[in-house]
This record gives sequence, C-alpha cells and structure tokens, in this order.
Amino acid sequence: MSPKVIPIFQNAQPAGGCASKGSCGSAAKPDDLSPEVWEKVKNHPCYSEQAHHHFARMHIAVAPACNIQCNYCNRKYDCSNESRPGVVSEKLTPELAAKKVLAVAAEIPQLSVVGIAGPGDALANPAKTFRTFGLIQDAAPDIKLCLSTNGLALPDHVQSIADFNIDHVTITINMLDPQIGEHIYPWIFYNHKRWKGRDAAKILHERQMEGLEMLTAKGVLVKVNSVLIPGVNDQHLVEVNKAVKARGAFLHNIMPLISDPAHGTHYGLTGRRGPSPQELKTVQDQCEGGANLMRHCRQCRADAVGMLGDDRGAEFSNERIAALEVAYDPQPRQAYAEYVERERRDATASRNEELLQLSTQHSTLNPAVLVAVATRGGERINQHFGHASEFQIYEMSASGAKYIGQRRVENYCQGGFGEEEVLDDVIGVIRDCAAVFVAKIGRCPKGDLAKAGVEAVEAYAFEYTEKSLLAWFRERCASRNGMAAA
Ligand code: CLF
Ligand code: SF4
Repeated sequence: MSPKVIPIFQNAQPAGGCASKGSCGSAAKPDDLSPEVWEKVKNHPCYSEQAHHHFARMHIAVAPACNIQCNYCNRKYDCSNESRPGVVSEKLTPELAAKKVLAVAAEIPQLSVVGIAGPGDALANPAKTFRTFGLIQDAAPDIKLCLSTNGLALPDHVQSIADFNIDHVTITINMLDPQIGEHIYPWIFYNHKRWKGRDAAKILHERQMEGLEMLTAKGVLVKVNSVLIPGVNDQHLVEVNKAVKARGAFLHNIMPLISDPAHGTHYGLTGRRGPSPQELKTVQDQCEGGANLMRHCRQCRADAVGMLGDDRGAEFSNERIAALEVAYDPQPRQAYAEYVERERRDATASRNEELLQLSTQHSTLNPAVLVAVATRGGERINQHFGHASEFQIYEMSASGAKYIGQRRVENYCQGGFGEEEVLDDVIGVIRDCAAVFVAKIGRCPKGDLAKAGVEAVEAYAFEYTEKSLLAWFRERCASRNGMAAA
C-alpha cells in the first residue's frame, strides 16, 4: 500500500529566480510552502535555512539510555569544545531541564525551539522525555518542541507525539537495506530481546519506515538525518532520499561521519574515515530533485544551547540553573520575533530587486562561482575576517545565491594579533571561493587572499547578505561581459 502523504509544498515544481532554492527545502520561503507549514517552520533554525540566521535552539539532555548501538557512537566521550551528537557534559532531570529552558529563554531572546536529542535516544526514555515536554508546555507554551530518534520505538509513541503538539521530529535513517545496515548497527534491543546483524537492521528499517509514515499521516514535519559513511552507505543514500520523500519527509539532512580514534567509537577505532567536504557535496548534489536537503546542520551536542554554530551551553551549568530564581516572560522573545519579521521583509525585498536586475543581464554566460561570508547572523555581513570561526558558503549563478553550507576555521585574529599559520589554514579552507565578504579585514590578510585568488570584499559591511552577494555578482558579470564584448 502506498503511504498516505499530507502535501507540504504548495508548488511541486520550484519556482524561478531565487526560488530555484526551492530545490533545497530548508531554504524554502513563504511562497514555496502552505501557510500552515510556513508558520511551523519559519522560526525553526533547523527546518528553515533562513531561520537559522535569526533563531536559536537548545537541547536538554534528559534521555541517557539507548535501545540500539551505532558504530559511530560512544556516549561516554565528552569534550566541551566538540559539536557532535551524543556528546553531553551533564545530564538533567525533567524538572531541572524545564527550569533550564526558562533560564535560557530569559537570557537568549532568539530561543524558539527546545529539542530532546539524547545523549541516548529520546524515545528509549519515553517517561522522562514526555514528562519534560509536559513541564515545558505548561510553563512556556510558545516554545516549539522537537525531538530526535533512531526510530526503533517510534511507532509506539506517535500518538503521544501528536498529543504533546510536537510538530518536528527527526529520524536518523542510514539505510533501507539490512545488508548495509548490519555494517552500521551491531545490535538493537527490541521486544525484550537483543537482535544482531541483518535481523537487527531489518527490524530497525521496518520500524523507521512505519514511524515515518505514521507521523507524516498526522501532519508532523519529519526531518530525516543520514550519516554519510564512506564505503558503507555512500552509494545508497540517494535511494534513502527517494524512499523518505515518497513517505512524506519534509527534509533530508545528510551529515558527514565524524570519526576519530580518540572518541572510542567502533568506526574511529577501526579506521573508518569520514567523507571529505567534496564527497559530502557530491552525494547531496546526487540527491537534488528528491527530498529537500538541509545543508546548514552543525551536528550539535545533545546539550547545545544557542544559535547553530555558536554553542553557549557552558553558560548554563546544572549548578547555576539549580541556584537561579527564574520567572518566565515571553515578551522580549515576542518583540525579537517581530523585529525578525521586519528584517526578513526588508532583506527579501532588497534581494528580489537585485535578482530582477541580474535577470536583465546575460549572466547565464557567466559560470557559477562560490563565495564565502563572515557573519554573526541576522542575514547580514557583520563579522570581521579575523573573528570568523566559520564561513557561510554560497554558490552564485544566474539563478541567484544558493546557500550550500558552512566551513569551520580557527579564528585568525587572536588577542588582537593575526597568526600567520592560522591564516594559511583559513585561506586553504576558502581557496575555491572567488570572494570572501567581511565587515572588515586587515591589509596583510587581504593581500594574502588576493595572492590566492580570493577577493576580500568590505564594500557591503553590515548590509543584507543575499542582496550584497547578488549586487557583487551582477557587477562581476557586467564587467566580464564588457570585457568579452570589447
Ligand atoms: Fe535539535 Fe535536531 Fe530539533 Fe534541531 S538540532 S532536535 S532538529 S532542534 Fe539541527 Fe543540530 Fe543539525 Fe540536529 S543543527 S544536529 S539538525
Ligand atoms: Fe548513539 Fe543515537 Fe545511535 Fe543510540 S541511536 S547509539 S545514542 S547515535
């Protein structure tokens, strides 16, 4: 029987211009989505690429146990600087978790979503997970709830998920084929029994598909995470993408395997490597046209707090939260959300104006180029080159500016001084970009970037990102077309 799917996108085909971004669902704008769905995703930093420039999420680590073993996971390892799923510094009781949510909401007006994403599996700990969600819903009903699961227990909890108005669920699906799955999952625990090998993978696969179909039939927005494991499922994820799209998944997030012997995972200890950024992009590109892709994931810790890519979890230790008196006031967050609405309107209008002008030039003759942006968020170019710990990467073409991901770097400017060695590494990371857009940059790094063929652009400091990139690209096309005509 074919699964019942509730329509999410208004237009099956991506619209033209910047709406070619419709091929990347996480980049969807109001025109691409039904009003109900846009309302659900517009402030969710993971479900909307645009929202991640403005809104923050937090994870509460109330779910320590897991019902399966993945070869890329070891929950005993913790490094406070590391962004990696399953990693957590402190576990929480439901009561302390709910108090932490209120404390974070009071200090971070960007907070819009609370998720339970481990350190084990949210649904292998259903009592703690749903008690925590209930407490949060009572205390702060305007905060969106989100959960992440491996899917094994999912079919048993779909009704509770709907009852708690949890609109966003992530299922990690790494395979459809148990012959591949047996190389990812050494065991699962199901129906009071431990299953191994192909049998384990088959049960997990069937439960994941059943849970996905049940959720989408209820109108819950499901994101599927897949870990790209070279040599195991890299040739298989296109099929996964098609299968989850057929069952109504809203987004597909293909994440690179993180593998290091120091983490003590099976893959780390047996030398299974993670994919290169190019390998990741190749698989993502092969999936274009299927389920919409998320490309802005930061592979968060299970206790992450703040904007994606800027973890403030260390500021909210259990000890500090326990000692705090917190009173909930939604007003500052509401005021912030209204401010973002205005900013979005202005940013969109300025982008559309630039797109219109671009469409009048024969820029299809100009090849697509990558550019890097230093930003602290807000859809603006507002960071000093030396302060950037990541660059956002866009692909510029006649269709517009397409967000394709982020690349992490070490801060070049430390304690007011630039580190030459770090600069070489930073340039290496963005060497394939035609330009890097910054709020400010020193003369030396600007010169070194130029020698590497990367133009440092300060002319659009503090302006809206997409509009600025388009204006720059349009000028570049015009000057190239002028040179060609001369
Ligand atoms: Fe957390 Fe996940 Fe909800 Fe987001 S994270 S439970 S959907 S609120 Fe987001 Fe982090 Fe990537 Fe997850 S960036 S790892 S996709
Ligand atoms: Fe680890 Fe999550 Fe896999 Fe459980 S489902 S073993 S917590 S990665």
